Amino acid sequence: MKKNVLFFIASLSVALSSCGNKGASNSTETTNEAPVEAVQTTSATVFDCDPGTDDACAFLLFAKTIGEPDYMISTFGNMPFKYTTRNMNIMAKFLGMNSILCQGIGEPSDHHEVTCGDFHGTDGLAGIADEMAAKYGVTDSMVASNKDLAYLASEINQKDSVTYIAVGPLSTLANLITKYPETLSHIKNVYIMGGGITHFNKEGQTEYNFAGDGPAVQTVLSSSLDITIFPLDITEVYAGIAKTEIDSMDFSKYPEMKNILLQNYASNVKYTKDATGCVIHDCLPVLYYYDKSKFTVKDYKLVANSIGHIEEAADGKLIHVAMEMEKDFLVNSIKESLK
Ligand SMILES: [Ca+2]
Repeated sequence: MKKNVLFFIASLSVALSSCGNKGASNSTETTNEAPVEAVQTTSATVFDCDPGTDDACAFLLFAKTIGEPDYMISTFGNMPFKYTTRNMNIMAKFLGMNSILCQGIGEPSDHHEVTCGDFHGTDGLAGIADEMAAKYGVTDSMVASNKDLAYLASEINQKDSVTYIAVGPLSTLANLITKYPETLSHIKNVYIMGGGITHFNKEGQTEYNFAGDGPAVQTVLSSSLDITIFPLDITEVYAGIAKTEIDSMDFSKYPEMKNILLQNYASNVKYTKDATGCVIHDCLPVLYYYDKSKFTVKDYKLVANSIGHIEEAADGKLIHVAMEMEKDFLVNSIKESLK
């Protein structure tokens, strides 16, 4: 979604001594009008992900409904880094995306092990990552040729307005902030799937992505960035798709998406009491980027602790928190993307 806006600067009435004919400073031939100049402002979108079955659904929305992000960058999370990075490459090829692919931070700052077992399948893509890599021509050398974080930082610094969407642990964004602080003035909006106000899925009253790198959450939430978060409070209520809906979808164009949604559903049934469908958390910040009018957002002053628990505090940072979304916006968007 690259948007270029041209602003035209009116001619400057500046008499330049170097203009005009030499030795003819009094000549009436000299006009004071400089050529019209065009100053280009550029915007870009970065998708920071750890695919993951719910990340994979966000890829589908980007590719088929919203418009692909300019840059995608992988981090660890749903699976170890080598899997999530390969999965990002697989999903991009599968969906014909031309985004520039980068590799971000591969482990949390405190080096603790992050795992959700086989929730997303043995490989993060419902156990069909190898099959998809072969079918869509994703090679190890292709993955190895992904750009790095320094490259992404230099690209961000050349843009006037960057939207940064993070749907995994926040290690990569935290590293951008600390190692490349000049990027802060170029990143205008940050949309994050993570955290919980009253809903939690990890010990210590936190959430999987935020628990993945608590110190990174602290860095991000104490930065000058304008941040909107999509905590479990909204995703657990609005990011579900019932099994009956999945069964009614037409997957003929993208059959692998059925495996991915059913993997997510099966794991929900296995690990969550009374589950009736899949929960594709990461789609909500992506849909917000697409159409903010469908969401209700409330401002909180929040602080984070070192394990990624967030809570209100008088001296906390003002964070926009998405609390509600128009019913059926997600399921209708997925159906539209499958067409
Ligand atoms: Ca994710």
